[in-house]
Amino acid sequence: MLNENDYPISVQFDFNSGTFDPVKIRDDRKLSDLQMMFHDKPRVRSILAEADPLIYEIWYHPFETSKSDMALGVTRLLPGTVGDEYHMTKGHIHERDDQPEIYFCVQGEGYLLLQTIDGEFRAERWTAGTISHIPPMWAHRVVNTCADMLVFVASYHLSAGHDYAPIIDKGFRKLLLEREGQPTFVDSPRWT
Ligand code: PAN
Ligand code: ZN
Repeated sequence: MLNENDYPISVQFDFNSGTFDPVKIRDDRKLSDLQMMFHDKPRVRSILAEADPLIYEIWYHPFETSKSDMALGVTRLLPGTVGDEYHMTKGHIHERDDQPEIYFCVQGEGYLLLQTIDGEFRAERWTAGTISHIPPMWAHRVVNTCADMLVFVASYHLSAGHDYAPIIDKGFRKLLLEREGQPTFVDSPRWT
């Protein structure tokens, strides 16, 4: 016997707005949620003294059946910098060590940063249409280096879990900073 959640379901993605419908849950991440992530702490404090700007929105749709827990997430990462560091997602590693993820960049340009717990680092250049596989045990963060919204679709299992602690502790090996108008990788002082 199938129960109600075991039937196929579709949502409609709108390429103009970068959203889909119907959406179940929306989460906003503001600068105050990411203040530990940006390297220029005086700049973070001075922005927060005036306002708490939105950095990205996440739109989720869980597809939980009686035997699976696949989820869809669409992240809309606003353009901009905090000091000289581009807007980025917080970044996390999955709690379960057997859980990969697919990211599909549908709009904008930037980088997917990946890192293992031992500090092995990769940066995947993203343009609209890039699809990346994130293997298990690689922390992942997306950085928007363009002047427009960067939108990407994520597909993962809810039971993967999200661990933000390693990123809060040490961050990624490289910072992506704007230097003379160009995205430039710089060694993170927290790793040297
Ligand atoms: C994504 C991310 C989403 C937001 O759905 O959760 O892009 O990034 P942070 O979780 O790092 O704030 C995902 O990777 N899920 O596993
Ligand atoms: Zn993830």
